[in-house]
Amino acid sequence: MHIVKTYVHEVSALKGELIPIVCPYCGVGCRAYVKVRGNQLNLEYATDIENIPNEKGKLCPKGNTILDHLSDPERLKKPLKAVEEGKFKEISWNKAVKEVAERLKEIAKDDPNQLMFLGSARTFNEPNYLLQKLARMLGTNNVDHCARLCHASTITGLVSTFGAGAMTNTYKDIEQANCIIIWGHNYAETHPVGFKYVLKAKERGAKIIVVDPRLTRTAWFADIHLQHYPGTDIALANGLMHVIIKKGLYDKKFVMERTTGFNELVKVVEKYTPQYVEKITGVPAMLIEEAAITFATAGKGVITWAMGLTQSVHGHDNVRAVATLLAICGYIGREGCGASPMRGQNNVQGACDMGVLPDVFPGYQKITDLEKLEFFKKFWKVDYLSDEPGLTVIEASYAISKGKIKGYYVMGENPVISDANSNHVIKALRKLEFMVVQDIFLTETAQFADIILPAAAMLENEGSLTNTERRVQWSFAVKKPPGDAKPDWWIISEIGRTIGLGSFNYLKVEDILREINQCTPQYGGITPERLKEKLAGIHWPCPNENHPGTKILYRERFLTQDEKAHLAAVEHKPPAELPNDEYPFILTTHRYVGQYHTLTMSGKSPSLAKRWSEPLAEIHPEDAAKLGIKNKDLVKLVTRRGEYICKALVTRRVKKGVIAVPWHWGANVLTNDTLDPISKIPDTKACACNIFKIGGEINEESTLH
Ligand SMILES: Nc1nc2c(c(=O)[nH]1)N[C@H]1C(S)=C(S)[C@@H](COP(=O)(O)OP(=O)(O)OC[C@H]3O[C@@H](n4cnc5c(=O)[nH]c(N)nc54)[C@H](O)[C@@H]3O)O[C@H]1N2
Ligand SMILES: Nc1nc2c(c(=O)[nH]1)N[C@H]1C(S)=C(S)[C@@H](COP(=O)(O)OP(=O)(O)OC[C@H]3O[C@@H](n4cnc5c(=O)[nH]c(N)nc54)[C@H](O)[C@@H]3O)O[C@H]1N2
Ligand code: SF4
Ligand SMILES: [Mo]
Repeated sequence: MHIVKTYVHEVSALKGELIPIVCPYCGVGCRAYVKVRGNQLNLEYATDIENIPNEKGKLCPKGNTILDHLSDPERLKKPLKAVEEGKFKEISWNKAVKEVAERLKEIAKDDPNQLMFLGSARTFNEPNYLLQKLARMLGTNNVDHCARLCHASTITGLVSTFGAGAMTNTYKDIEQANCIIIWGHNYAETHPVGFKYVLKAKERGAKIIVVDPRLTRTAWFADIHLQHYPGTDIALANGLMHVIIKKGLYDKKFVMERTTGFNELVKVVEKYTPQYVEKITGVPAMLIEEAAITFATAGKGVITWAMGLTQSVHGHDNVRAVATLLAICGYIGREGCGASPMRGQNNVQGACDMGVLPDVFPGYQKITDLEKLEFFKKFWKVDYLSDEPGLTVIEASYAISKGKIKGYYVMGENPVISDANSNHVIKALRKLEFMVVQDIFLTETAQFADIILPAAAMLENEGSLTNTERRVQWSFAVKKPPGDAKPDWWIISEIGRTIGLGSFNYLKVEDILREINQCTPQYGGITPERLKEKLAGIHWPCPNENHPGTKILYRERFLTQDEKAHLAAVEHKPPAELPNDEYPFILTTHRYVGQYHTLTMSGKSPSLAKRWSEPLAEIHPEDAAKLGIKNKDLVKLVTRRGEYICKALVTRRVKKGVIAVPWHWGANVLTNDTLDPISKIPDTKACACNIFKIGGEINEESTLH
């Protein structure tokens, strides 16, 4: 087999010029420049590009360190083959590609559903498109990615209420709102540059309501902080709607003309009086009433949300409840209004748009829709495509345990650290017959791989990415990848081509986007040429002439069949695990502003490591006193699934009975992988736990409740 050298790096031509890039961390999608001076790369602010997400080119603490990981000595530089678990030898690309192609083909021949593929929200649209194409052409829809652990419930919840799963507005609307509810979202720390739109609104006099069990940095800016118990979001949303409906503060015209299900909603929220809701959530009834009136009378309202709302065994219903709250106030499709689920990863919106999901082709076209299936068969020139929905991330590890999945292809994800109940994930990975990891570092997950494929980092590559506002931007390459590392798209094309799948003959990354233009209606007009010229990017939907535009989305219609919003009447249900004598606390997990996920990149930055160096388990002073725990004491957290040792932070940031720990350093040994039945998102925000001071006596009477 011969690999064609399709990858031409043009960095030398760009020496001395400002190379426009997109930040490789979060979904805000900030722009910056890199200037190449000799062998040195300099990060410069993109102060001169108008209308970018980060006005004046400002970046957050992580954004300022995006060059740090590129030259780290631990970067993967050669394809590796395991000689035993965790021990590898270098092999050539020819051998690596050949082995991967043969093994995938072999397993697929037996039964394609024995294969599972994970795409990556950390890399471009083009390789993600190719990964799902590879999986589907091999005959399986077992393809998913971290959106499952993130906004899966936003997608299912919003599809069921509004007919489409994305943010309904842009950042501008946040700036223009009169009231912003920030729900389960530590906006100031997890989308720091985007948070300036909230601050601008606040400067104009907008009211800020924060719904979070912790007193976060975001909550410092709140006019009203609803500090509820983890996992009680539906009760709170119902309480707010109860007050709004009782006081006649909802938008009657909007409800009548644009929604269905209002009568049912009235019936269900009837019993959620502020007093009843106080009992469930721990939020004072008066505050619930004040928040409801403030929001409904603001005239222009936005709700932003993130993991506090979505990562729940009731995530789908949580999202429906919050979307319904927004809809009864008529805050959709108008300036200064909207539903703003803040996407997490730099390209999680794009990976979803590209169909890296087990039930849809690119552009959310259902695999069960015969017409779409026929279209893709012709388009990809293949005889068979499966119409059977595939497995999701967590389901896949259970299928591996049962021996149903034999081959696993992981591109740019680190499930050993990021999946809930990670001890189970490790057990499962050991059962695989064949595992491929395509990453820029030898991650905890890669330790279990048979073949490791070294990828070029995002900044050593070019392609398109889609941020949280559905803004598609082109990012250029700033340097050559180290050693033999290759762009993700190149690796997948080589594998596809070597398997013998005819339509994997791409010479340039642009060719892949042109193919995407032809099969993804929302991206019809988003061509490489236009993206390279328009550095501020293009928002989808941007149809081309083959996919004509429709009535203005949200302003005139929803994407549901009857074009109306379907209000959801949902009852409060407790989290999957409630505290008991053995596990008397509720454990929740969160992020630090200066660290990112499984630390593969941010952990390599000396400046970030200095300030955000370790996990601290937050515990309320009264709970700590009962257990004899002092600040910085070593503590052991214990749940039904595992144990985790870190230092304690005694703080009033958390309510009594709640423990909060960042998950970057491996706290997923503790979390619960019970799934929301609709969205299949695991409950990483609320489980029962206990905490012990290490070295101290365990006093039985010191347990709470
Ligand atoms: N610095 C940094 N920024 C990031 C990331 C990162 O790792 N580091 N990751 C990116 C990604 S992929 C994502 S998805 C976003 C996530 O962004 P966020 O969702 O803002 O991040 P988290 O800190 O996980 O959770 C948000 C808040 O939910 C609260 N919470 C916990 N339990 C509950 C609950 O039951 N109900 C409610 N309402 N709130 C609860 C937590 O206290 C926390 O403050 O951040 C993105 N940005
Ligand atoms: N307890 C708990 N668990 C959580 C969460 C939580 O709030 N609490 N949040 C969940 C959420 S919202 C998310 S999004 C997930 C994130 O879960 P993951 O996506 O698994 O986490 P990352 O660390 O972002 O992993 C990305 C991997 O891609 C690699 N990578 C980076 N750039 C490239 C590239 O260009 N090409 C390739 N091939 N690889 C690359 C990185 O080295 C890293 O190994 O975690 C989830 N897990
Ligand atoms: S806010 Fe997000 S996209 Fe912007 S610099 Fe920070 S991490 Fe990067
Ligand atoms: Mo995420």
